[in-house]
Amino acid sequence: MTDDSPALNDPATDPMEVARAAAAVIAERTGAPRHAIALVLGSGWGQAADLIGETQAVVDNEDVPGFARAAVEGHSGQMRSVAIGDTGRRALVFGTRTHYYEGRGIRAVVHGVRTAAAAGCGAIVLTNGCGGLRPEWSPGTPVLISDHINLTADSPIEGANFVDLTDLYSPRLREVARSVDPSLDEGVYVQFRGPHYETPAEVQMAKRIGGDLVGMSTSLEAIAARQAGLEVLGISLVTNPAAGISPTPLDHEEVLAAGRAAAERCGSLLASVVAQI
Ligand code: 8IG
Repeated sequence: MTDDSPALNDPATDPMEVARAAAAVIAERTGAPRHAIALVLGSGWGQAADLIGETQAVVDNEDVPGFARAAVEGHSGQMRSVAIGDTGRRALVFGTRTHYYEGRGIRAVVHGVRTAAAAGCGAIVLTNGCGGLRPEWSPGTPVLISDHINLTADSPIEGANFVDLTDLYSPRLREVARSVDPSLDEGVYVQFRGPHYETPAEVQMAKRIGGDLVGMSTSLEAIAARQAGLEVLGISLVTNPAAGISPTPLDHEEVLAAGRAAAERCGSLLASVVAQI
């Protein structure tokens, strides 16, 4: 966070106001008064941005009110303004996210989403790396998020704001993604707090309550996005079978490797989807 930005977690601070301040800095630094679509690149999705279009500007997170440096290895602590083909429209690409488990507060977790809305975006693509509960999803398989189960017991929404979450993950945008890649499966994403991975018993619980994917992000961001009026597309990259689904233990290096291997498929999927949103 920049020194002169109001502390995001101060109860007297309006997080929407920090988002507007962030959007103003982004507009100034990128030369784009508005962005059309935002993307958040999770584990394994880092290389995908290059395929979306030509980068027009790169801004360090530290220079934007309310943002901090990347805390996860393999994530980039920068945001980029990328041209969407020759449409004259821009995509705002966040190279990293703040995770709930970092303990920086839930406002920090959803600050990118709110900033995207303040920057003019009408849609956001939330990507992540996650564990898969279906054995047929080998590492490197992208899966559309059809719905989520939020096991953080927290909400980014403050006050008595009863936001409807029916069809949170836009059926229209999922249809766009499937028109690009008809082989895409979809599943229910279960957000755990992390940062530890699940026990095999917790993975079985996730399965019995209707989950297909387990991870540590996305759900809280999707809720904030709906509150901000954004259309949401969620795409998970299954980078590993969830604990107990495969006999070998989980390893972050395996996660990064699956991402590198799937980069081209994921990148071209994102590029085509962004062009059609
Ligand atoms: I990458 O198996 C990645 N992120 N909770 N479980 C959870 N998060 C993850 C996993 C996983 N893999």
